[in-house]
Amino acid sequence: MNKVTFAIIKPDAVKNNHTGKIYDHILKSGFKVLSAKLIKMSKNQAQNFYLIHKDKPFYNELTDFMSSGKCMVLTLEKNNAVNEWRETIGSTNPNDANEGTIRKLYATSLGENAVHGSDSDENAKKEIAFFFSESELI
Ligand code: IDP
Ligand code: MG
Repeated sequence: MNKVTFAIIKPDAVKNNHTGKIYDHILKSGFKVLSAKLIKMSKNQAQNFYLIHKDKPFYNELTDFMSSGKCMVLTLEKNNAVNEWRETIGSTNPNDANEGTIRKLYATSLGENAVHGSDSDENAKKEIAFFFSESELI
């Protein structure tokens, strides 16, 4: 299943009113939106979503931030979706991100970096299932 990936428009971007611009950037980059919804994660949900980072020094800061406000979760479709989306968002640290990438345009810092993207097909599948039921994936 290399045609789908999972994305989040993170709380900083939603708060700063960048949701519409990022959604438009997604479509203009050739992705089809299979599902999207605005949610507010609980701390517990953020901790479970980012379980792979539980031993990192920034785990608490990250899960506080991700549960601090509304975000938009999305399932995106495109050939080679995982890599294409990582290219579209740019490096984790916006200072290192290429010009024109979403993080370069809209991220505020390394922690509050506007968007999430899955890092593999396997994780994309898990992350989509974490937030969406089958009936939401049209
Ligand atoms: P990614 O989102 O580009 O895949 P990861 O290394 O998987 O980057 O880290 C997950 C998220 O954790 C990042 O997007 C960012 O929000 C946050 N993060 C990563 N490194 C740091 C850090 O050193 N300090 C604070 N937050 C961090
Ligand atoms: Mg990652």
